[in-house]
Order: sequence, then structure tokens, then C-alpha cells
Amino acid sequence: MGKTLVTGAGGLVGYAIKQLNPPDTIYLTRKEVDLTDFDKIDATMAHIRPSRVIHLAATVGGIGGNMIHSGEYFRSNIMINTNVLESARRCGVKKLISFMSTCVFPNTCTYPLNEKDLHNGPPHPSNFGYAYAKRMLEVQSSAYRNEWNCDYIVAIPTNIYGPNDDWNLSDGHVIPSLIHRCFLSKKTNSDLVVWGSGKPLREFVFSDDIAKLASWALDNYSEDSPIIFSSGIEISIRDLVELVASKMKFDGKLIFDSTKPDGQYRKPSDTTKLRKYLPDFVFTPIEEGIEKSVDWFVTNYPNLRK
Ligand code: GFB
Repeated sequence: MGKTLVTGAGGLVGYAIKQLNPPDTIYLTRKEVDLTDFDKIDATMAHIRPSRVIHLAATVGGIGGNMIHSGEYFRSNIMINTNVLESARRCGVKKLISFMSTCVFPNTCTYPLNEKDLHNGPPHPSNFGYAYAKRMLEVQSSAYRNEWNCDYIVAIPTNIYGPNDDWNLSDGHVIPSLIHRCFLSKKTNSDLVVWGSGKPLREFVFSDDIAKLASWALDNYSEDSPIIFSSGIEISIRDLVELVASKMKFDGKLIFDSTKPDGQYRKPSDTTKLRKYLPDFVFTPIEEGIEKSVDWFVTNYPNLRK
């Protein structure tokens, strides 16, 4: 079958893929190659000559990071994606999977979010730069399929979390930020400050599930249109915080900081396509996923990414 190259291997999903231990897999991290530099990734691709690529590398963050770094997230992701897909094409990669996120869908559209609605309106303003850059992954993959018959597919996961997350308090996603903040509140015996009203609803997916689904898609999915990876189960931020607090054994006060953004109220996703292919796939329940993430965080503190 040849080699599989994983870009962005130092991150959340890269870590989960390593745990699966797939054969003939080469892991590329940000430290090794700057993917915004075409010559570097092109030379690396030509040297490794993978037949398959799991393209995870991206400049990402939670709502805080997206609002502050809109320009940087746009620039960096456009460059990374353009370079990786083009160097893969040049060296004859047979199959490539890349990732968007349900936050790149239009802000105003009918629910649940369906793959076919991706370009039907502007994204939520809180992640304007990131969303437009990520949408171009679908455009580039489709254009390459049309002209060069490249079997490049795109997955759309919901908010991913798990071990080896980015635990940054200001730029990170809600679950790792809350686990980290709750840990500090416990340590200093202080209130746990939560951003926004706690009312927004989100769907979360554990990183191990994404690793399994990515590996399945490489072997079994070849549609031009993207595929949503989600359980379709929503949870409110308030219920999520209470779950994190209980797994961390935090019994202090919760403060909802209304000066911080709520973001989009909800973004429920349509799982029909995934279920057509994988009717029996079992997603990790959020209680179990949060427990594993908390355990990993506590064990690996203070050597983690934050
Ligand atoms: O993970 P998050 O930043 O991503 O979650 P989004 C934001 C939601 O969690 C908002 C609340 O409703 C926040 O008010 N929240 C509560 C917090 N406490 C915190 C906290 O400490 N940190 C953070 N970050 N949020 C992102 C997109 O949107 O979704 C990205 O901006 C990305 O582009 C990701 O694609 C999947 O779900 O709002």
C-alpha cells in the first residue's frame, strides 16, 4: 500500500492516530517542516514519497484565538493547505484526507448543518478568517479532482477534544481551556470563571474517534462532497462545565462572565451521510472522553502544550 504521511502530527488528532499505531506511517510536526514554505514541504514530500496523506496541520484556536487572530488564521491556513495539496499532487499521492470543522458553515442556514450547505452564506463573524480559509480546502480538493482526478477527500468534524490538546487559556478551545482553568481554580481555591452565558449548545467529538474515522475514510470514502464526523449529540456549555467540574472534583463556585463571547448559539450537524456508511459506529460518550482528557492533563502537567 505504501507509506502514509501525517501532517500536524504533534497535535491532538496526530497523537490519537499514533495510539492506533498504523503501519508504515510517517509523522511530520510543525518543528520539522514549516508548511507555509512550499519548497520545504515539496522537498519533504518528494523525499518521503507517501501514497496517502492525512493532512491535520492547521493554525487553530477556540473562539478567543479566532477573534484575535482572524488575519493570521486565514493567511496561515490558506498557505498550509495550498502547499500540502499541491506538493501531494506533484509527487503522485493516491489519497489525501483533510479536515475542516462545523464552525466553517454559514452562520444563517437551516439546521441540522448538511454537507451541501457549506458555501451557502458567510460564516459566523467570530471565525471569519479561519472559516473562509478552511472552506477553500473543499474547493481545492474538488478542483484537483476535476482536473487531475486526485482522490482528495474532506472531513468535517465538530469540536474535537482529548489528550495532548492545546490547553491555552486565551486561545484554546472550550474543553481544554476549562479543564486547565478548573485545575488552577482548585489549586488556588478560587471561583471557576466560564466565558459567556453558558447557554450555547455544542457538539463534541473525542480525538480517538476522529483517528478511527480518518483511517476508515482513507480506505472507504471517495466522494467529492465532504463528510461530517459527529455523533449529532448537543450539550450546553453550562452542562459541559458541570461535567468538567465533577470529573475534576471541583466543588467551588461557577461564574459566567458575560463580557466574554458566546459565539454562535448552536451548530447541530446532520449525521445522515456518516450513518449511511457506518450505521454502527459508536462514539465515545462525553463523560468518558472528559474523564480521559482530565486524567491525561493531570498526569502530564506541567509538560503540556499551553
Ligand atoms: O471551543 P470554542 O472556543 O469553540 O467554544 P466554538 C466556545 C464556546 O464555549 C462559547 C464558551 O460559547 C464560549 O462562550 N466558553 C466558556 C469558552 N468558557 C470558555 C473558555 O474558557 N474558552 C473558550 N474557548 N470558550 C470554534 C471556532 O468555535 O470551534 C473554531 O471558533 C473551531 O474556528 C472550533 O473550528 C471547532 O465552538 O465556539
